[in-house]
Amino acid sequence: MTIRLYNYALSGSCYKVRLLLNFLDLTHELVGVDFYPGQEHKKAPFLEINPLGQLPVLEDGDLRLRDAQAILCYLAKAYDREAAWLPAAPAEFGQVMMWLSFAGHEIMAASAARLHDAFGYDLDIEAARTRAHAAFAILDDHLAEQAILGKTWIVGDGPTIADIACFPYVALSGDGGIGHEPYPYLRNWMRAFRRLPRFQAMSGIPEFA
Ligand SMILES: N[C@@H](CCC(=O)N[C@@H](CS)C(=O)NCC(=O)O)C(=O)O
Repeated sequence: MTIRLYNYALSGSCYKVRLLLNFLDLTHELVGVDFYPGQEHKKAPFLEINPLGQLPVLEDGDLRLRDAQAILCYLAKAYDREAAWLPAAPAEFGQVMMWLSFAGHEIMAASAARLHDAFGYDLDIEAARTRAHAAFAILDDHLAEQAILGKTWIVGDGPTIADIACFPYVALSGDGGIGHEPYPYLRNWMRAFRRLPRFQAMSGIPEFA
């Protein structure tokens, strides 16, 4: 079966999926979608692939999935035999789901700010930055609690798809005018994430910062 990712190189949401594909060393095909300036994701034929007009979309054989968080869950369940990226123990599983939701909602305020500053989207930039800072403060505080327990990652003792889902738009937030200075635990966590074996960089997120 061929794994196919509908992808835009500068998309942090697509990057979530590319990261896990790479961590799991899964052979895959990237189908380029001209998000900007082409807006291909809002036109036929892409709207038949995802009526929401959003990236990423993943196909694996006959299965088609949209939403980066859903795709991360699928790939981890299907291909991570050790269940390290998506732990099965109920408490950890629930915590990963909680932070995936946080990545898909609260942290997306940082994506909105980036879309405004880097891609010319018309939206309330101050509101987006305020919401992003509130989300970053919550994650920074959580990572501080983890650090007291001697832990580096969002859930449990090792990296999970919660870290993958939260990482891109935290790391790219400077593009939306949201700095990391107030968040020492976020900075440590990003440093650790970049050092993971098989970490893949993207434009705006170099291998070592
Ligand atoms: N809930 C989706 C949202 C992804 C998302 O916002 N993708 C952007 C590209 S990075 C997009 O397609 N935006 C177009 C839109 O929302 O209309 C996910 O987490 O995968």
